[in-house]
Amino acid sequence: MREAKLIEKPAKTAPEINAWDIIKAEFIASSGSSEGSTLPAPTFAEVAFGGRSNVGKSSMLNGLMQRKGLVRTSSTPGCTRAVNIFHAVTRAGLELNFVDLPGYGFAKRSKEERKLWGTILEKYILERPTLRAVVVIVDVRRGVEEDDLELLEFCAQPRPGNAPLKTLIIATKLDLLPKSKRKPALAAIKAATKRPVLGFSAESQEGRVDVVRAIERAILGEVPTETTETTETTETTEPTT
Ligand SMILES: Nc1nc2c(ncn2[C@@H]2O[C@H](COP(=O)(O)OP(=O)(O)OP(=O)(O)O)[C@@H](O)[C@H]2O)c(=O)[nH]1
Ligand SMILES: [Mg+2]
Repeated sequence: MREAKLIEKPAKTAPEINAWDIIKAEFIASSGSSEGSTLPAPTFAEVAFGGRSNVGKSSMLNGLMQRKGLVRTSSTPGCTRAVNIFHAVTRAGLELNFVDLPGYGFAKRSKEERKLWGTILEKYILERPTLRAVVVIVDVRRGVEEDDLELLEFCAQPRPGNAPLKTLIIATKLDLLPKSKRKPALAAIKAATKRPVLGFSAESQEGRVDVVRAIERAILGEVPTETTETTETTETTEPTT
């Protein structure tokens, strides 16, 4: 009798996690300063990723969309110089756009250029009808800085003719902080922003499922539920308006 055959092997990943896999991800448009570069028609709900230059926005997008080189990343600040839109579909069938925003706080840019990017960013945030949520990314080692608080404040203002925005704060590069220092660092960011904070690492993918879940809740406007797999370093988040 070959009993071993009757024993089913456990699935490698829980079905719940599979639901958050991205089955399709593609670049769809880029809108920068050049003439004639316009955003695509507002069709799918969008979530935009903002933060200081070099904080890891583009890497986070690759991580969340489970694609290694889809979004261009660089160790040199100032890599993303336009509003870049990516379309993604989850295994559960949710279709959404991930939007990579140019970073702020990059001193090497000329004053004119910084002003132009500021205008592009502000226009996108205030006027994009399908924009539902803005993820403000901070480096877990540096914490929240003045520019980040300004972006949060900017997102909280009324958007004439458009729905108010949800904001999520994600502390990235978790892998670069020793485990013992992660909780206090996340708590400090939470205290500075008075909002829930999630931890993430593009390197290890830690926190990915919680982040994607929080994004879905922000987009669908559902009442947040407790996360089931809150790790030692991530916390339950409630998207705030
Ligand atoms: N160890 C580690 N490195 C990371 C992580 N996320 C990003 N990086 C590194 O940080 C650098 C900047 O990453 P990007 O994703 O290009 O940063 P960005 O915020 O898009 O930068 P700009 O487009 O210039 O504003 C790269 O060298 C990445 O490899 C992370 O979670 N862990
Ligand atoms: Mg970038």
